[in-house]
Amino acid sequence: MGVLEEMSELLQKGKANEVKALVQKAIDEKIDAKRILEDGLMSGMNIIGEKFKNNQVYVPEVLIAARAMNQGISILRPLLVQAGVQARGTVILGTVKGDLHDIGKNLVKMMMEGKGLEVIDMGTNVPAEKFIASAKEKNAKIIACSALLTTTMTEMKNVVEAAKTEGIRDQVTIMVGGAPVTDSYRESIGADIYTPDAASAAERAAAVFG
Ligand code: B1M
Repeated sequence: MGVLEEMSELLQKGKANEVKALVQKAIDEKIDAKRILEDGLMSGMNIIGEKFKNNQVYVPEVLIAARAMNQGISILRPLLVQAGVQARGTVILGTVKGDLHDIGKNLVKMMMEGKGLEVIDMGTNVPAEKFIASAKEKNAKIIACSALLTTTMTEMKNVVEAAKTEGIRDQVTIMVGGAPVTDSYRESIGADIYTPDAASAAERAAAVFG
């Protein structure tokens, strides 16, 4: 088995130390940083994302795989910067105002990063104006909002309205998700994309950047 294939498999098992060591081994073998990222780390994370979507693995497995991915990336990052590998695009992500649930949001973040996107994580309890200010500041193409409470999902409408007021509605794709959110809710508030899980959120976000 090649070093990248082994890296992908160990990442899926969440073996952070081994993944880290294999990234170093691949660097020592002069494998291109972009290939290590795409064919080793992202390849493993994509498989986990697919399995998560199909209920073949669950939250803990995704979290440990993501931890392994982050460890691998930490070694690779300086080389990627040197090689000028650009993030495919920037996403502003947060859990909406009044809502402190962040486990699902963190999964969305990991999956999006696994697709090579830069994710600005605004944390929890994020008011609409903050999403918009950050999108403007970072020139982000996507605003992604998570909500777990029926009482807080209404803040997503405020995000859409604030984007209009601030004149950036046609420049940003607004994604929504979280347990109480549905596609018909998305439609009713005028947001662009609803996805039921983190893996499909990452897929749809990556597709926005082509
Ligand atoms: Co809370 N809580 N909670 N809670 N909590 C729920 C959500 C609840 C359903 C429990 C229940 O009553 N059965 C209920 C909501 C009822 C409702 O409104 N319909 C509830 C409540 C009522 C509350 C409090 C009000 C309780 C109280 O204080 N009386 C309170 C509110 C605090 C606040 O936010 N202001 C509260 C507090 C908490 C804790 C702090 C204790 C803790 C959160 C810890 C944390 O997140 N750091 C907590 C937890 C853990 C839960 C449950 C048990 C689990 C949520 C979770 O993390 N699931 C939850 C009950 C349940 O779901 N069984 C519950 C795992 C996670 C991976 O799933 O976040 O849905 P989820 O993410 C999914 C998808 O939704 C999707 O991707 C993920 C899977 O791939 N997704 C997106 C999420 N965001 C997305 C964004 C996208 C796309 C997909 O695009 C942008």
